[in-house]
Amino acid sequence: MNIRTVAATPFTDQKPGTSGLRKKVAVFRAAHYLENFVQAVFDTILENADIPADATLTLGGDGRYLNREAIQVILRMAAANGFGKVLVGQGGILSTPAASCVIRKYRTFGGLILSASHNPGGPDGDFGIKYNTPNGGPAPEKVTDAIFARSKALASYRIVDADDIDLDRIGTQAVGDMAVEVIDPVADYAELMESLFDFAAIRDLIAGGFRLCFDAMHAVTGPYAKEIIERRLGALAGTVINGMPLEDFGGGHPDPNLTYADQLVATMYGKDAPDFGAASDGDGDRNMILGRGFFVTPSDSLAVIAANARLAPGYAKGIAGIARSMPTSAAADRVAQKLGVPCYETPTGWKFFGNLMDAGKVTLCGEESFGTGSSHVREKDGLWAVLFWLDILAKRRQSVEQILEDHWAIFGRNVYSRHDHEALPTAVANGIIEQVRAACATLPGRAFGNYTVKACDDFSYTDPVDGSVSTGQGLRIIFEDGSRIVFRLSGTGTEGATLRVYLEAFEADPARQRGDAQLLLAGLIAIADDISGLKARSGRERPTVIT
Ligand code: VG1
Ligand code: CO
Repeated sequence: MNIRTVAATPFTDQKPGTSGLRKKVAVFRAAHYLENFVQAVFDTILENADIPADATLTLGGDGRYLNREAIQVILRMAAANGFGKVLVGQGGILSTPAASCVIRKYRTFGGLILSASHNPGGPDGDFGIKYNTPNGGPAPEKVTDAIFARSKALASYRIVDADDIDLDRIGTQAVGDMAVEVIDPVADYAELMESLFDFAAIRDLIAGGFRLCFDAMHAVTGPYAKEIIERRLGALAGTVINGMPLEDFGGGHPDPNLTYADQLVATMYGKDAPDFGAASDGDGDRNMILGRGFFVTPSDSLAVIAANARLAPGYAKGIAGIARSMPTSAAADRVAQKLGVPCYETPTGWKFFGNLMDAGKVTLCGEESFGTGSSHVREKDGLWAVLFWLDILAKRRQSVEQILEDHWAIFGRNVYSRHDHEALPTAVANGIIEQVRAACATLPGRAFGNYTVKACDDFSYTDPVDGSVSTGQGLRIIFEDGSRIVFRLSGTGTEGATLRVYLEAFEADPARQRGDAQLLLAGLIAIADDISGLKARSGRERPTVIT
């Protein structure tokens, strides 16, 4: 095996964000850029643990532009760095939850996932890479910090001279002395889903005329959804729309929300809408759930899944606990309380759930950003959430809307919305955050109409398992009645800065629960602007995306 050591100047901008390193494709294309980051990952994991000579790595991505090329480079580097074997999804494809499943099932030495999730792809779009640890989850902060430090100090990287492998051929090939096994990207994941949910009951529901539509948004879940929903659950061909993964996602923005999943939204709010609609994102870890003319907020979806978990065979024994990210609504907290299980509040990003799941403290996790999942893997899981809903619908035989109305009648409704202000000049976004931060100390006790501020802080989190502390996780203004406004800067964007404003109001009165969230939240929306000076500072009248 001919290992070359290539001298290169290190990069200083490879700090992983909320979910790995994400940059424009053009940035990743710069000479040695990808190699520098991959070597920093390998050095970090080789330093912190003994890699057995036969260590296996899992590798795959969401199929976006640069995916195949990057995989060939990473394979050559893995061989040069002493891995014995790499499991790679056919065509270079592995959805993020499927990669987590493969890492856990075959006990590989973690994996590299190539994705920029819901960010657009193509030559002018984004690319991304992240390392997942052997538990199948995104590397925790202490590991990503070490990777960043290493990336700034590298003088060289190692790579072997070898031909490209055939990524489309299932079976074992070689790169240098290392084995590369191209695996079916869907099989292991589909088997895991079948072990958790009552496929017979869902098949029965569908055979009885229940209609559904799944929008894969030309991203990675197409093949997974076709195999599971159409082939195994018997939905009509064509139930999965935009099911062919494309390198540029068909020019779209593979983000399953009311703005970007517009084709699905038109179907679900149109004449003769199906009973159930769902979509997932670029790498398959997000989900949006819709009923006929009805949107389920991700925060509510987590709460409904928690309240009905025992209906699914994989959760029939009940759940150990729930964790939600701080900006996610407290709807799940109410369910946890009723079930008598703990509810944890973590910073944004799935990596904060890993320790809680590994320690058996929680079973279900969720984020307001269309992320729901459980300890079956260590990533959020779009299709899993869809199957959970289908299992619940198969057992309850109610509409999605009825299920939510019943839920609100029992628990009250945490009316919720997130307003995103995308691609703001960085200075403007920072200015808005600083204005809120400056006001924070003076807010408690102040009244804004019906709302009186109870507390204001910058969220920080101490991990209950390993004691690590994460600070600066978002400014939150909490009102006497439990309503909240949270201001936070995105850690996944690649253009300017994205400011997120999260709004939550509690409504206990069933007579008022059915209203439109934006109307019910109008008071809080005005207060958010009042405190932050958002409109004046940004010069924008409205958010770019409302969910
Ligand atoms: C966003 C979401 C966050 C999520 C992250 C990764 O991060 O708000 O909840 O964990 O994306 O999701 P940010 O920092 O832009 O708010 V994904 O689907 O990109 O892996
Ligand atoms: Co994603």
